[in-house]
Amino acid sequence: MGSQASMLLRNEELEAIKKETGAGDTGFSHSQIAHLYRRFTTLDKEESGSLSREDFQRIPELAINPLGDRIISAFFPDGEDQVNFRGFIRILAHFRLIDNDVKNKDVIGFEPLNSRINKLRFAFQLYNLDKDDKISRSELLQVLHMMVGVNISDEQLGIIADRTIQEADQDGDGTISFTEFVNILEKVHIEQKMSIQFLD
Ligand SMILES: [Ca+2]
Ligand SMILES: [Ca+2]
Repeated sequence: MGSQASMLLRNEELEAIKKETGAGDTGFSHSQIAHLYRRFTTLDKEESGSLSREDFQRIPELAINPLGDRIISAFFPDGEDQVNFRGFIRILAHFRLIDNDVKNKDVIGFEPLNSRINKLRFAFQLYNLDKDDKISRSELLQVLHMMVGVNISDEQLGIIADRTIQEADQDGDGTISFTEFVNILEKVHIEQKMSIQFLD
């Protein structure tokens, strides 16, 4: 391991990754994939071919991100504790900046992972810990707490959470559904919000 051979990705795999992560020009380029592969192998201290949570915690951008733990969790679906390169790059695709959404549509209707709707879905899941398709008040509170830290009292956070739900909650069930989430973020530049400098 660690030899030149382990740096090489099979061609079919490279093509599959490109296809999966974005159509045409918007997908990862060969050199970006190679760059991310080097990043992956650098993080993979034990050279096991997969990354653990501890490996991710060494990424400075994640270490200082208040939602870092949540983002790291997104790399480990279904309670797994290791992620291979394919899984790694699938998640990173959500964070890629895209120039415009129109260019991003594939002629055959394939929806790349870095499309706006997929980014929104990803962001939604950062809140929706129990995966029941809605963000409850307590789930929102947990995220607010992580984001603002200790400077705001629980009572004030509660008020912010209530206000946010009030604004977003169109069907009046006291929670935020994915559709409601999309609607309130309509005017927010999600690409900007979700960009994390993994690629530098
Ligand atoms: Ca929920
Ligand atoms: Ca609702």
